[in-house]
Amino acid sequence: MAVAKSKQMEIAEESRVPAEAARPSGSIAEFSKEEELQALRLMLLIRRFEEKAGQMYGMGLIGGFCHLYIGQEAVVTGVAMAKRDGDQMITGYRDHGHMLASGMDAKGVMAELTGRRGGYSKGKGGSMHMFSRQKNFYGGHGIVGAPVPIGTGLAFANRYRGNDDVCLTFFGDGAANQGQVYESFNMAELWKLPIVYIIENNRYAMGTAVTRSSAQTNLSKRGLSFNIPGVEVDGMDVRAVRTAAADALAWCRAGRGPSIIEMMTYRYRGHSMSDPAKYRTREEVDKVRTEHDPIEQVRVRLLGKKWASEEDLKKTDAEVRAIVNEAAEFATNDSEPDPPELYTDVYR
Ligand SMILES: Cc1ncc(C[n+]2csc(CCOP(=O)(O)OP(=O)(O)O)c2C)c(N)n1
Ligand SMILES: [Mg+2]
Repeated sequence: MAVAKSKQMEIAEESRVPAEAARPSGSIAEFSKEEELQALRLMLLIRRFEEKAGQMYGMGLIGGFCHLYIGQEAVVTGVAMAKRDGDQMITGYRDHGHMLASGMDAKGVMAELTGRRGGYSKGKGGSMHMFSRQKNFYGGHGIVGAPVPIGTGLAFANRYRGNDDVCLTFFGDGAANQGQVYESFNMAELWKLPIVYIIENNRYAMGTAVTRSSAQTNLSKRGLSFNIPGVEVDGMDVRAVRTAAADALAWCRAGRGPSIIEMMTYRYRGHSMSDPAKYRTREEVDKVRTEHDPIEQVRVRLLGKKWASEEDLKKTDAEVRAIVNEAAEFATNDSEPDPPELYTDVYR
């Protein structure tokens, strides 16, 4: 016997949009000269910062866990170029790039890595645990997947407060298999929360390839059963990233709720500083570095369009290196926190 549909059920069916078709993935917007230079500068800052952090780790100046973002710079850079000041960002433990892209000071980030009092968490948090409410950066989380419910909560707060801000929530391909991600997706779509879920698919979770761990490897489809639209984007092309982020932000600000961007990217270094890298070949890494490097792509365009000369680009690199060297100097010479600091900022 056929059961009559309730009014609510009818409304729900009418408002059901086929998720794949729901959000148009616009054609990629080209960058102006200024935008190319802005992207280059931020990506270079992140890369040089991470190279220096790697060196300082090797010298024993940084302890504990340290996950470098080298190779993935275009993702956070393109997103940062699309966002507005009030929008929040939150991510996991591969987080130094997100901090710099949020506008946090390189000195404070590096000093946190070396555990000094001038660090963003007064030297008590280290690489994975830094925040800046002033810059709307909400961490820095060592627990895989944790940024997803917390980011969803931030988006809920935006809705509750009636502001027009969006939370940009980053997580990895490995994290995408966690249960808390799907509980968050459900609530976000149900309440049309202003959130963009950005999956940084760098092909590996520690040493486990996506193809070994995931039944559905197209992670942009992970929101389908909740009606959350998703797009797959070349995360090595900062222009494609910015376009996708701008589309997703406009979707959110129009009150249409969450969306997913799967950024196809790659990390050049090990998962953390101690990674034997037995799960991939040297050739695989070299191929991406030589053929798809996000920074090189911008350099080639700037030179090709005669928007910059080799000399100009060397000068930019030197300026960025000076910022990073100054940060390293500060992080090496700043003093350690006083022991009583152990008892501050602690829930009791
Ligand atoms: C809940 C939890 N489980 C396991 C770990 C150990 N762990 C740290 S990173 C990681 C892999 C995550 O990979 P992915 O989400 O792809 O991020 P990526 O490191 O590639 O940026 C694992 C399993 C953890 N930190 N938290
Ligand atoms: Mg990964």
